[in-house]
Order: sequence, then C-alpha cells, then structure tokens
Amino acid sequence: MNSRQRVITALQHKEPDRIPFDLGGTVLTSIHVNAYRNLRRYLGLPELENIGVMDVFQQIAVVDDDMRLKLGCDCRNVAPRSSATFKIVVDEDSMPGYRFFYDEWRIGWRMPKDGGFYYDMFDHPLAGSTSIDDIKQFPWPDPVDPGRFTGLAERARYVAEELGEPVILGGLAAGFVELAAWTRGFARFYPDLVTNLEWMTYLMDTIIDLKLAYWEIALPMVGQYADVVQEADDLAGQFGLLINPETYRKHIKPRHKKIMDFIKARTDAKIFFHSCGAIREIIPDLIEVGVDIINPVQVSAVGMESAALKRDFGKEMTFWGGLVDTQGVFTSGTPAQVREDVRRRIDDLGPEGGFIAAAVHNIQANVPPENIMAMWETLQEFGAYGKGGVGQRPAGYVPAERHDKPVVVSTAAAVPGRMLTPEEVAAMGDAVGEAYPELFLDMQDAIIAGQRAPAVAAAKQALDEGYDPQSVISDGVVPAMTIVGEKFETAEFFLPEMMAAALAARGILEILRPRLAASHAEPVGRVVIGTVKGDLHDIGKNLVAMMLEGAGFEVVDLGPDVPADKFVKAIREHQPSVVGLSALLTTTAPMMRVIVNALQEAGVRDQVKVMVGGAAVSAEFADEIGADGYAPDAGAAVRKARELMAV
Ligand code: B1M
Repeated sequence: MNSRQRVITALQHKEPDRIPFDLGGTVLTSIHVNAYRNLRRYLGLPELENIGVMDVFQQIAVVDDDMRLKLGCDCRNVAPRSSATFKIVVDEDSMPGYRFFYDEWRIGWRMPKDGGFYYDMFDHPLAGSTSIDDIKQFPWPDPVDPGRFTGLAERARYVAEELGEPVILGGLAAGFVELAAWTRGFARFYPDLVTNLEWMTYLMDTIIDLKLAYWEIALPMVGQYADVVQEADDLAGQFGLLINPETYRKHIKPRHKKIMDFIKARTDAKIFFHSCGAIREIIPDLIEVGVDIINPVQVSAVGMESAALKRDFGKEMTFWGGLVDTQGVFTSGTPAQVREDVRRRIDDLGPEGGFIAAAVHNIQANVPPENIMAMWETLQEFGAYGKGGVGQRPAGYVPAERHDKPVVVSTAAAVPGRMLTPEEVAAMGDAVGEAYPELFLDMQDAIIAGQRAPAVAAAKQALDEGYDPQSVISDGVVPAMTIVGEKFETAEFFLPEMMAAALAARGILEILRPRLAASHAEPVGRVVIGTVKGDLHDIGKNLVAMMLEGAGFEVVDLGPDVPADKFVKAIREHQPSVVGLSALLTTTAPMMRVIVNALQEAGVRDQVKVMVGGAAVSAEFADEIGADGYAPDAGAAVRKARELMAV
C-alpha cells in the first residue's frame, strides 16, 4: 500500500495497513523551523545551510525528503505559486527592531529581529474604511493570475503517479472569515458583525468571489489527481466559538456552503477544513455544508475530547490532527507522558479509519525533539491496523492516563439576561437601594446592545442633566459591562457582541476622561496590561482591558509583544496596583516567568500585584511562576483585579 492508497482508504473511513502520518503535508500540519533544525540534529541528519520555509508567516519548514523518508510521511502539499506580478519583499531596515513586509492583500506583517518566532499582522488595509466603495475600489489580488498555476497540473500528476502520494491541494489564501478579519483588523471585525453587518458581508462576499475564481481554474487543472482540497476559517477559541452559533448559521454557514458546493461540483476530492479551537457545537453544521475532514482537532479545547468526537462524528468526519495535546504534554511533558497521550489518541481516533495522524497544528518552536520522536515512535508501535493493532488491545490493557490540560470553565451563576425595570427594582424595596433613572437604563441597554451612538448620547444627556462623570461610570457603564461579562461567561454573548459593547462603553469613557481628570476623580485602581513578548494574540487582552475600564479601572495598555523592560518602565512611570500579563502560546507563556523575575530584579515587584491569563496559562502555572493571581476570562479578570486590590 503506498501513501496515496493509505490516505484515500482512511478518508473512506476504512482501515488501511496503518494510520497515515502527516508532517509537512499542509501549512497547518508542519513544523516550525527552530524545532525542525533541532529534530534534524537529534536524528543525525545533515545540517542544512538554509532550511526551506513553506510558509513565511508562520516560519514553518519544508520537510525535506531525507526526513520524509526517515519518518514515513504520507502527505504532500501541492500549492499554487505566488502570482507573477507580486513578490514578498522583506524590509530589514525601516522599522526599528523588526523585519516586515506587505502581502498581496496589502496586510502588513512583521517579526521581531530579536527572538521572534513568527511574522504577525500589524497593518490592516481596510481598518479605516467606512464605505462599500472602499471595498469595490480596493486593489484585490488577481486570483487567476497565470503565475499561480504554472506547473500545478504537472506537480499534481508527479506526486500522485510517480511518488504515489496523495495530492493535498492548497487554496488561494486563508478562509474568507479570516481574510475579512485580517484585512479589517480583529478589533473592528468582530463588532462589525453586530453593528456594521452590511459592509462586513459585502467584504466577505468579495473575498469569496476571489476564492471561487481560483477554484474554478485550479480544480479542473488538477483534475482526478486532487485527493484533498483545503479550506479554512478560525471560528473558535479555547472555551467555545468566537461568534454566536446563530450568527454563524445565519451569516457564515450559507457562505461556507456556497464555497463547498462550488468545490464539490468540480471535484471528487475530500474537503479539508481547518478551524482551531472548540468547534464541537458546529461540527454538525460543517458536515451539513459538505466538509469531510476537520483539522487541527484541538483536543485540549472545551468539548474536543477525542473519544467523544469520534463517537459522535466519526462516521462522517475524518479527523486530521489531534495526535497529541500540543498545549500541554507535547511542549511541557516528558516523552513518557507524550507516549501515553499519543497512545490514547490512537485508541480514540484510529478505529475504522477516518484518522490522519498529525500533531494539533504546526509543531511549535519549543517542542523538544525527544517529544516529537516519542510521538512518532508511539505511532509506529501502536498505529498499525489488524491483529493487536489500533483499537484491538490485548486482554488486561489499561488505557493511558489522561494528561489533558485542566480547563477552568466559569461557574458564574446565570443572570436574568436583561436589566430589571424600574418597577421591578422598586418592588424589591430596600434590598437593592435606589432604582436607576430611566436615562441610565437606556444607557445600559445601549451599551449591552453594542450601540455606541445612543450610549454616548445618553451619557452626554446625563452630564447635561447634572449627573457627575463618576455616576455615569458607576450607574451606567459598570452595571452594563457587568451584565455583558456575565453573558459572555454564560455563552449568551460571543466575541462580536462583547467587543461591540466594550466599544460602546469606551465611547462613553472617552467623553468622560477629560471631565474626570478635571474633577481629579480617582479611578478604582490602575492596571498596566500587555500581551507578553513574542505573542501577538491581543483579542483576549483587549477584552480584559475594556472590561477593566468598564469597571472603573484606569488601564495602561502596552499592547501585544511586550518585553520585560517595558513592563518595568511602565510600572515606574504609572505606579499601577496591578500588572496584567496575557499569553496564548505555549512558546510565550514562559516569558511571564521572565517578566516576574525582571520585576523582582528591578525592585518593583513588591509595588504591584501580578495577574496572568490567556489560553496558554492556568492557576497552577500562575503559582509556579510567582504571580499573584490568574483569571480564565475577562469577567473573572475584573473580579480578580478587585480582589488583588483589596488584599
Ligand atoms: Co493563534 N494560536 N497563532 N492566532 N489562535 C492559538 C492560540 C492556538 C491555540 C491555535 C491551535 O493550536 N489550534 C495556537 C497555539 C498553540 C500552542 O501554543 N501550542 C496558535 C498558533 C500556533 C498561532 C500561530 C503560531 C500560527 C497560526 O497562525 N495559527 C500564530 C502566532 C502569532 C503570534 O502570536 N506571534 C498565530 C496567529 C493568530 C492570528 C494572528 C491569526 C489570530 C490572533 C489575532 C489577534 O489576537 N490579534 C489567532 C487566533 C485568533 C487564535 C485562536 C483561534 C483564537 C484566540 C482568540 O482570540 N480567542 C487560538 C485558538 C484557541 O484559543 N484555542 C489560537 C478569543 C479570546 C477572547 O480568547 O485570547 O483566550 P483568549 O482570551 C480570553 C481568556 O484567555 C482570558 O480572557 C479573555 C477573554 O475572555 N485572558 C485573560 C486573556 N488574557 C488575559 C489576561 C488576564 C486575564 C484573563 O489578566 C492579565
């Protein structure tokens, strides 16, 4: 059985000779250049002067043939080339501390020269756009530029016929939701789904047209050789979907269906769909629109337990990924723990085919080669089908111990979901004190609904009527944002609703700020916050900052990618009570320890409480690095900051 037959059999939900293994078959199942270099050394493969880069943005390696042979990699990527008219030019000089470039979508990407692992977005071309004309006039890339298709058909034939490997056909670019978020910027994209929907859907449809134009040429060109076709869209975070499932079903799913139908009408290839995070809730929707394969199967996210996924969706969905918990044992465990985890995933996902083994997402820069080989060796040992193989354990077999990263889910009580009416408040008598005036209830409702203009208008009216700025905060913004936080924690609100509300609250705070300064009103406390060096994930950190502001804290936001010395400087300059550190990556969480130590060395540690949060950290980790507190989400962060202030 060659690799192509092995993969095709698994995709048909049948058992091949062994579970197919993917390293380097897609830009989402490969390995960071640093980890690749270490692995080559560890395996005694020749040092390469230049490691080929398969994807500049993520800095992932081309897996060379000697490595492919050694590890028996079954999958190979056949991707379009870049257009004939566009070439990435990296500028090493114009931005202090960074090297950067613009891609053909006019998105700016940069990487710190010192210690950077990836290129990250810093400039979003449609961030300032207000009209649909901007979208119409935007210089979009040409999806059918002949340069993209040069040699594509021949490469596909060669891979399938000469190499006997499956053809995994790459798309034009990322998914339409992702590209909309990247061209608009995350900070605008999510609220736009609530408050600027017409503009946003126009943008999404424009991007879809480009994608379809590409598939229109690529699919017939590759023809019968295409085994798998890739699409993507990051729809979830650690704890659940990033957008409300109803919003997904109303505005995103029909568009996904349009793309999948278009592809299915032109090829028999299976559709591979990448979405990070906790997507369980919409897996039935993905099946319905025609997705055959999901990746990366983020087994440590909520609801993504591997055995349950297989039980519930294994007949229709192939799992491509999920071989090892990359947010836990793969990076920080021992090889023995990796073995146990991998063996368990083989048992969970392997039976009856429908499983292509790959780490969850690209192997990150700091994964030790010993752990990579422990993953691979375990797959060799237990990944064969047939007698004594996958799912056929000898009598007395004890399933591997579970090493899932502990996930803290909020236990906050459910809230009524709306403000009490003045009558209801009055009926409660002394129990709740005075009822909010009608105007404040309107202000709260507007904030909760993410309507910035009416929220700000109500705040202005309150000031005109003689209310002081402090009471606009304490009786308007704070109660509204408390409800918003609770709705987010109880999964009634998702990122778009939460960010729209936070922007409305921010609008009010902007008009209050000069008045508060003039009246010398004291904030509840001051927080310096930032995402740690090397980490560009700032959506969660921004939410935490907005919620803290909404709760009356003064927030000094240092942004993403913040080194230790910048935190020290900010503490000296702003004298905060709390310093907040956020990290989403297992490669950057250790930076928190560096920062805590740096505060100690600089003699400012005793002046502040350190609060940490983000998907890469936990309460145990906070204890371990000597932080004072951990919060799992934005609402909890406000409570924790208050608690730390009170101590
Ligand atoms: Co990236 N990414 N990403 N990503 N990304 C993750 C984190 C990942 C888990 C996906 C996966 O494996 N399937 C993975 C990390 C794996 C690991 O560490 N082992 C990953 C990776 C690998 C990467 C890249 C390397 C490659 C890639 O492109 N995927 C690259 C690295 C970039 C870099 O940082 N240098 C990268 C890039 C990106 C985008 C730029 C595309 C985008 C970020 C955009 C941005 O933030 N401006 C992105 C996204 C969106 C994600 C996922 C899908 C979602 C993250 C998110 O925004 N969640 C994520 C999957 C996941 O989380 N499972 C993933 C929503 C947000 C509201 O939640 O940030 O957790 P969160 O914040 C919460 C809480 O954590 C908490 O409160 C917030 C609100 O409730 N919290 C705090 C956060 N900070 C806090 C601080 C506190 C207290 C609470 O006190 C101070």
